[in-house]
Amino acid sequence: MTTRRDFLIGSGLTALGVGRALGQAWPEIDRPLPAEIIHPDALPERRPVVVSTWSHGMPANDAAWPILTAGGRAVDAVEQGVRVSEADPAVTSVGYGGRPDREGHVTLDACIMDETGNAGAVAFLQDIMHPVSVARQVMEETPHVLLVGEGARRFALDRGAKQENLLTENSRAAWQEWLETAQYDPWSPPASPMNHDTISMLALDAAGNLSGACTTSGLAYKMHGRVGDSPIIGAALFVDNEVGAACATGVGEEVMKTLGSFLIVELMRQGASPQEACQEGIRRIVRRHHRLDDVQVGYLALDRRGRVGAYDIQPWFQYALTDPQAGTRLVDADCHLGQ
Ligand code: SD4
Repeated sequence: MTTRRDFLIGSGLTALGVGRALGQAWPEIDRPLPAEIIHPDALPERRPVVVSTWSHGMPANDAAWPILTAGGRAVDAVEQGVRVSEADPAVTSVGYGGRPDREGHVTLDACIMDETGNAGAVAFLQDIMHPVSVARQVMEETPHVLLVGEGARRFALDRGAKQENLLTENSRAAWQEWLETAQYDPWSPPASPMNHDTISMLALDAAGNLSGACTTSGLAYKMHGRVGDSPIIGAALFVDNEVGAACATGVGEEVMKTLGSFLIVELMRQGASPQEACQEGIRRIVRRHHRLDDVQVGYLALDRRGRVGAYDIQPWFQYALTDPQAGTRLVDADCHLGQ
């Protein structure tokens, strides 16, 4: 019989303790989870826990936390959490006040996934303040996963959302200044705060269930009609309640081409820690690039034991972490270019 150890030998991922050699038969399609993931003594390490990307994750976590400490569902916590960033005009990469596309339109992408593996998303949505809540309605009230553009907008309005102008004076002025050069430069260092900071959030609730959400106005001055990774289940977000959850921020095209969040969760299923899995997710991107100057992706992962991992390419990714031991704090992630 092939043991787990046997089939790891020869794999490029043996350093992580995961994977298998190419060409080797998969021994058991439905094999059990690694003992360290399911052993009851290992559960829980800590819960509830909530993590989210960037410094504006701090107030978002603070909105999610009371739901978690009151015994509420992780899916409610992540929805309420990221709504804080969506409504904040000072956060110029999410929702209201988000930077527009190159034609001056604010177009929003969002998704949500719950502990049952249900998912909902909206893309290229305009005029609606809270795309994450529309994504949740898609998840719970339709047979679909993703609604886009005018269909998503009509769906939101039909369910009582208000039509609002999301382009603030600040964002309009920045766009008009950008038009003078019209140079699309999504992520050149030093990173412009106008260009990034999607919020992605993961939560583990007191009952041990995981959920996640992601919401963004996308990369500033993108082409009209461009959709990034943020509404794509498996790219910017994936939740597998047996194992863990992962989410992304950064240049969405890179995340989509590697289906990063799904990859990270699958690596955790094979036994990688959240940190190891995030690092491998970044390695898959880094390997494809000769120059990394203008490539940035950051991943966050949370497993069902409450262990957190985070890794990115450039040296400036931070995430907000809230747990019962230490409350909310901002943590600097390890990064590929910092080594
Ligand atoms: C996008 N991933 O639209 C988003 C942008 C982002 O932090 O994450 N910024 O590609």
